[in-house]
Amino acid sequence: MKRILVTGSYGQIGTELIGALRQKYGGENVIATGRKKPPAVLKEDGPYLQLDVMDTNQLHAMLVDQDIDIIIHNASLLSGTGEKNPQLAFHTNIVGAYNVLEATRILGLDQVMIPSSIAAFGPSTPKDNTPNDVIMRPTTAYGVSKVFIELWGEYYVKRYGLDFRSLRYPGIISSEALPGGGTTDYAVEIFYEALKNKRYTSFLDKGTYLPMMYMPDCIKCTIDLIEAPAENLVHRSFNITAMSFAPEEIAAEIKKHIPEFEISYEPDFRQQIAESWPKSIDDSAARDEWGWKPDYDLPAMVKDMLERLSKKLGVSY
Ligand code: AKB
Repeated sequence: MKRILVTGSYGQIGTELIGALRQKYGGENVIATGRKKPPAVLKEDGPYLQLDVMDTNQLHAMLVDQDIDIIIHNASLLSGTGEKNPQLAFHTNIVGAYNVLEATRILGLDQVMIPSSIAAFGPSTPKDNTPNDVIMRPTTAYGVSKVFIELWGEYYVKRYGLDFRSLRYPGIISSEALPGGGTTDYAVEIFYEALKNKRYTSFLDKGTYLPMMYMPDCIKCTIDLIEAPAENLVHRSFNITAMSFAPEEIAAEIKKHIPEFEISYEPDFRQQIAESWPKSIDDSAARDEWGWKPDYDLPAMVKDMLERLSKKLGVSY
């Protein structure tokens, strides 16, 4: 059984990925790590260790001591937070990823997975059905860091034969942990506000289309890519999507379940970030090379989110 170490374990994706990996690979074989003290829930089904990837001695020692085969490096600042503090984004996202890639190379780990994002694209990228291989000139600190990760990772594949893999995640919608500091966060916040207050003020404007995905599909594509046979992979960084919608469309879908729900719009600095990203992306490379296919579209995701979140918050609708 492979032993997997995950960074950023109590972030939005990590929180649910850890559980799914532990079910598949066994609790003891999945080492959840984070820079801060974890929520108690992470400790229940397997080991949690405190790790700061900026400390390369600690990183290397832990990978050796825990006999790790695969590292999934999820720790990252998101787009909004990155714009507030670009220097911190450089350290956390670029130096952090470099340390992880170097550790993988030096210690000869089997595989490294580091997420990319739709933020790796920029204003000069075609916006509709954006191809996998296309011009990428992002205009955010977060986007620049993701391009670095993809290119440095792919360089290590060619130069050192490293097994680097990456997914360009769209906005991820989930009911467990909240996302923190992203441009697509509105698509999660809207559910909390719809259930609690029956109204939501969106920080993205009407008509702002972005690629999105529900968490069960995010977990599925992450594990599917880890397990894909290396010989099938032509690419190493993949577009990945499940749906694409604008704020008024998710609001209309929520209204089908909560008729009193109302949305209003007060775009902030994240509007400009959203406008620099694709509206929809073409994930045919992922479909062709490792059989990607999402399970949730907008209506299915909204129905499931409302059911889960209403239980969690203890509110009916
Ligand atoms: C963000 O909005 O910053 C992230 C992303 C699309 O990578 N959710």
